[in-house]
Amino acid sequence: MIPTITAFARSPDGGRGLARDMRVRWALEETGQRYEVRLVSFKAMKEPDHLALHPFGQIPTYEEGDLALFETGSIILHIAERHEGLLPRDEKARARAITWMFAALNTVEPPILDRETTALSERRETWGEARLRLTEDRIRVRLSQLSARLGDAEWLDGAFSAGDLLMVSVLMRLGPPIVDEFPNLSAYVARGQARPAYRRAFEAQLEVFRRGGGGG
Ligand SMILES: N[C@@H](CCC(=O)N[C@@H](CS)C(=O)NCC(=O)O)C(=O)O
Repeated sequence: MIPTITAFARSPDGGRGLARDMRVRWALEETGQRYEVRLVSFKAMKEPDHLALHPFGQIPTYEEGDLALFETGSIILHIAERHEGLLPRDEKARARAITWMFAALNTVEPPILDRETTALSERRETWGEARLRLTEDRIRVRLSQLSARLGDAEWLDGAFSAGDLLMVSVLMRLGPPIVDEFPNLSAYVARGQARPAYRRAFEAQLEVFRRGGGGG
């Protein structure tokens, strides 16, 4: 059964692959799955049909027959558990790869999102710049810990896994200035982005932006 995912009809990121449908597309490409995409407007995301799929009115969602999922972590775990390519077969290595999925979403992404909120909505407050610096310092703590653990390794724990897919996606969202302070992390992100499955997913989401004629 071919799954259907949802994505922004007009992504505010201008086709840079930062919207979270990109992670799901990448996982589907890594595991060689065909998929369909239903594009939704910001208005439609908050209407009953979409809210029935996603209680928080966001993208992406994932539908496969009568199964409907939301949350990228859950969607990617579902894909990874059913298809070869994103989780090791060895039970302990598999548990560690899943741990890295949670680490990406629960430990590394939150300070990055906190900075994003400050940069987008709070910067003009009297305390905006100070708070921005605070969030960046918190990110640096996490990235230095991640950098120390990665060391010279290619991926976080042996072969490329769903943990790497999510970690690279989260670091991409932060962007170069801070990630580049940690050369092994910027090389890690580049390795992820060089994967053929990533390139295919990236092109597919960019095509939506091109067809839509711009962001919005
Ligand atoms: N924790 C959720 C976050 C989903 C999310 O923030 N989606 C964004 C796009 S990347 C969205 O739909 N934003 C529009 C909104 O919240 O109104 C996940 O990982 O799936």
